Amino acid sequence: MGLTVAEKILKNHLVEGKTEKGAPVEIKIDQTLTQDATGTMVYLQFESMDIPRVKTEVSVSYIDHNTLQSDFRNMDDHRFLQTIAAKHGLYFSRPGNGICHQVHLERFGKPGKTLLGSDSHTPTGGGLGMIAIGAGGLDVAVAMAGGPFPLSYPEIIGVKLTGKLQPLCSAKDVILKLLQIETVKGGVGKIYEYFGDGVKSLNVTQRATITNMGAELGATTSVFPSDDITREFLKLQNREADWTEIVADSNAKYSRVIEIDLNKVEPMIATPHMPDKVVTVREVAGLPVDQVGIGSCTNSSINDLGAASEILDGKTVAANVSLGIAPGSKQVLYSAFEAGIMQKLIDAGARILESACGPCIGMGFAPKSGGVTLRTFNRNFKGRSGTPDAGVYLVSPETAAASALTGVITDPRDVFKTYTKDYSSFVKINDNMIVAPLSEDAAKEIIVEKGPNIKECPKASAITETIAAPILLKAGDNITTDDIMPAGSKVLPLRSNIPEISKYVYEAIDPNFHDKAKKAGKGIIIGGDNYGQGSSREHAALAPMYLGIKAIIAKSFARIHKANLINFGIMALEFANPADYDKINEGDDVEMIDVINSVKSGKNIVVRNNTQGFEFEVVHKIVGKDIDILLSGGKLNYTKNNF
Ligand code: MIC
Ligand code: SF4
Repeated sequence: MGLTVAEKILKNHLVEGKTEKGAPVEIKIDQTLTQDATGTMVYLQFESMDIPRVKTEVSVSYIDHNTLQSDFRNMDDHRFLQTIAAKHGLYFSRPGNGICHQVHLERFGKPGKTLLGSDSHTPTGGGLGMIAIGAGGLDVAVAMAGGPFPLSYPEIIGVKLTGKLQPLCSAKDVILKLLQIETVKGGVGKIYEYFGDGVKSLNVTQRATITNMGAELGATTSVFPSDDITREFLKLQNREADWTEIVADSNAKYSRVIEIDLNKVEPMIATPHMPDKVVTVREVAGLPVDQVGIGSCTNSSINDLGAASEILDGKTVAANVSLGIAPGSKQVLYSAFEAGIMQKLIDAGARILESACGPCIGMGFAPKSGGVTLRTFNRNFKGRSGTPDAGVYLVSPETAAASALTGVITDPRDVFKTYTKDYSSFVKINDNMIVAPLSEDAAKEIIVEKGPNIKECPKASAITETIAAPILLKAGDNITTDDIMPAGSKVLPLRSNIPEISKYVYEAIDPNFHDKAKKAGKGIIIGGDNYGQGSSREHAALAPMYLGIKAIIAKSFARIHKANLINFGIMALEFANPADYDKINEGDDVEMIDVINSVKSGKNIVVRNNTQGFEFEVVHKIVGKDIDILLSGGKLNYTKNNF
C-alpha cells in the first residue's frame, strides 16, 4: 500500500515501535527549537544531563516571548540562553529577529525532516513538509541530547482541498472552518495531512498558517506535501538545496477524509473564548470593535501584512479602534518596507509593535475593560489578552483590516473588492541577528551567565504504593494550560523560578489554590474532557508538582500536557466510568491503593473516596517507557539513570 507524506517521514525516522495507530513509538529528531519562556527550563534540564554539545542536525534557541523587560529578569534569561547556546553548539536568534516559528520556517526548516519544539505551535513547520511537533521542554532537552522522542503513533486524517480561495478569503478561514468541524479536542492523537488539487493554490506561508493553528485542534501535528511551491519558497530564501520533493503516493490511504472546497470558504471568526467557537464573519458583523491586532506566529507573514495594507491603503483606521501590527520576523518587517507595505500601514494609523509574540501572550497591548478585540492570532482563551473581561475574536488579516477601517466587525468582501497581490518574492535576507554555533574549542571557554531569578528545576519524587490526598480542585472541560499556569506580563518573567511562579497556579479559577495546596502539602485535581489543552508550557506540570500535586484524574487529556505530567512524575489518570466525575466533590479525601503494582501490570487503579465512602476505578493508559519514567519520579531522574 502507498504511503502518505506523514507516514513517509515517520517511517524514515522510526527508532522503535510499530506504525499502528495508538502504538507507542519513538522517532529520531533532526532539529529542535526553543523559545525563551520555555527555554530556560529546557537548558537547565539539558545542562543537568552533562552532554557537552547538542547531537541534533540543527538546534535553535529563540527569544520572542519575554521581550517586555520591565526589570532585570527577562534580560537575565536572555543572557543565560545566549551563553548556554554558545556553550553547547546551538544557533541563537536574538530578540528582535522574530517569532520562533516564522524565523524557523524562513531560515531553518527542511522538507522531510523532524522538528521538535518547546512550543505548541511548532507544527508551523508542517507548511514546509516537515513533521514538526510541539512538546514539553524536557522532551526537547532529551532530543538535543540525542534521545528519541516518544509518542503514540498518530492516526492520519486526510484533508482534501479542492478549488481555490476566493478574493479576501484566507488560509486562516480554512483552519477556522476545520476547527468548526473538528473542535479543540478533535485532533488529539491525529495528524492532519493536506492533499488534493487545492494544495497547489496555497503558498508556503498560507500552508503554515493552517498547520500552525492545527495546534488548536489538539493534533499531534499537521503537514502539507513538499512540492514546487515549497521549492520556490526555499529558493527565495536562498536555500533551494534544502528542498526535496515529498508527496503522498497515489494509492496512499487516510483513516478518514475531510473535504474542503476552497471556492466555498468564506471569512470565518472564532468568538470568545475558544478557538472552535467559529461562525461566519457575516453572522456577527456590525459588532463595535475597540482594538485590532495583526501578527503572531499564525498570521504575520509578508502576504498577511500585504493583504492588510491593500485594504487600508490611503484610508485611516476608525477613530474608536487601536490597530497594532507585529510583523513576524525582521525579514518580514524589512521586506514589507521594500514592498511599500509598512508605509501604507503606518499612513493608515497602525501602531507598529516589535517582531515578537507580544499581545498574543499578553505582553502589552491589552484591550480595554469589557472591550472587543479582533486578532489574527490563534488563541482566544479567557484572560489571555491581559484583560479578563475582554472578548477576543480570531480572524484573518483581511477581516482584521476591514474591521479596523469600519470600526465594527466587517466581512472584508463588503468593503473591498480587488484581488490581493502576492508579495512572496519580496524577501530580504540578513541573518545578522542569528548567532551561529561556536567551534567546540571556543565553546569550552564560554561561561554560562545565570542571574538571580534563575533557580534550579525541582525534581519529582518517585510514585508510592498508596497515594492519599485531598481533592484540591474540581475543574470542567477544556481546561487550558493558561488556566493552570497563566502567562502575561506579570507571570511570564517568573518562568525560570518555579517556587515563585507556583504562586499563580490556577489563579483565575481559584485565587486561593496556592495557599490551599501549601497547607495540604499534597493534592489531587479532577478535570473534565481535554484537560490541559493549549500550550506546551511544562510549568503547568512543574509548578503543581512543586506544590505536591500527585495525580490529575480527568475524563481525557490533551497530548502535550499529559506527557508533561508524566515527565514530572504526576499521574495522568482517566475515569474508567466518566459518570464518576459527577460524584466527586472538591475537598473530598481520596486514597489510591496498590498504585505501583497497577501501573506495572496495566490494571485499573482503585480510588477510595474516604469522605463519601465509595470506590471508583481509574485507567492509567501509561505504556512503554512511560511506566518506568513515572515510577522513577519523572523523566529527569529516568534519563540520568538510563542515558
Ligand atoms: C502560547 O502560545 O501559549 C505559548 C506561550 O507560545 C506557549 C508556550 C509557553 O507557554 O511558553 C505554547 O504555545 O506552547
Ligand atoms: Fe508566540 Fe502567540 Fe505563537 Fe505562542 S501562539 S508562539 S505566544 S505568537
